[in-house]
Amino acid sequence: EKKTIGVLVMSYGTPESLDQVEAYYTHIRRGHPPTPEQLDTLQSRYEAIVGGFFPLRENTNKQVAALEEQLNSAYPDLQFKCYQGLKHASPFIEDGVEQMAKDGITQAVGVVLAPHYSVMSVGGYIKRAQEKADEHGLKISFVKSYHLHPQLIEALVRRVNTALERFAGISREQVRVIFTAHSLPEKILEMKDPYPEQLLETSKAIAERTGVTSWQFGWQSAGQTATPWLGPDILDVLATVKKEENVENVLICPIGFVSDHLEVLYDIDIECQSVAKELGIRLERTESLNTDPLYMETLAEVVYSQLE
Ligand code: FEC
Repeated sequence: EKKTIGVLVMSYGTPESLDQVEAYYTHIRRGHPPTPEQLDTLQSRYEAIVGGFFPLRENTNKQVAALEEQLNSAYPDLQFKCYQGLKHASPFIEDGVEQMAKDGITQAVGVVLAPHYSVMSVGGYIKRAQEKADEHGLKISFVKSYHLHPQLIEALVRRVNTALERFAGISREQVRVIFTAHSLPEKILEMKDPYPEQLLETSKAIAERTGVTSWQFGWQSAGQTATPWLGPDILDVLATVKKEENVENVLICPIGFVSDHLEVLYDIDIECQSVAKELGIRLERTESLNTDPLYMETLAEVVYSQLE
């Protein structure tokens, strides 16, 4: 009889239909409902993205299924069962933990579908899962980050190389590679949060392995709040590189995200793309990891290493 290990796979979550956007947005805003204008803006962004409505849900489902398969084939002495726990939608993080307890799981590992640690992102997921696990007396440990895992870097390196080939006839030095991740409020800097440093480490590792020398980092998708967010914002970066260096070719590599969803399909593919067009920049984006086997190997290894 194999021992069963529960794996809580945590991800951001997305609404299932347009009429759920308000509840979702309210949850993101910690219980404060959006104004009608804010709601309208967000709904129209969902309506605008290609790949169908709310692709994050299906992508997360596929990632979780693929991870379970990978774990069970790589480590056949154990039985792994994956549970989803979403930050802002159902099944919530707490639901996933509760389900594990109901199923009689006694040992679990939690992992977030985001490679870089911030107390405000991954730290928040972990806190909620730990609290619920404590209520149920469930033993759980967490993967905090995996931003330099060799298989993850390899997957990203391949994506950058493939995307650079799309700039036919243009030398690598003429393409500016911009690595991006979700911005966070600047106050994380005072907390000595590892997030910015980890993102730079991932960027440097990819640049080294691809031989890309013309690269920089930019923040994307900052929230509309009164407090300052980490910058420079990607939209400003595009304008600056054009104006100051006459860069005409840009490749965006969103290393902070692992799936096709609103922040990639809208914020980059629609918003950045339209700014780039206005500036006369040719903009390409690397493909998302989604269920890339190298990403699944990364996740399986970091989960397993929590058991040793
Ligand atoms: O496709 C989808 O339906 C969901 C896409 C989505 C992902 C995502 C990832 C991250 N977020 C992070 C931080 C923040 C902070 C706020 C914030 C707000 C939003 C809003 C939407 C949204 N986020 Fe998100 N995020 C996604 C979607 N995010 C929609 C609300 C509208 C807006 O502000 O644009 C600000 C909260 C506040 O107001 O207090 C902070 C971070 C990540 C990457 C790590 C992770 O995946 O957890 C960090 C995907």
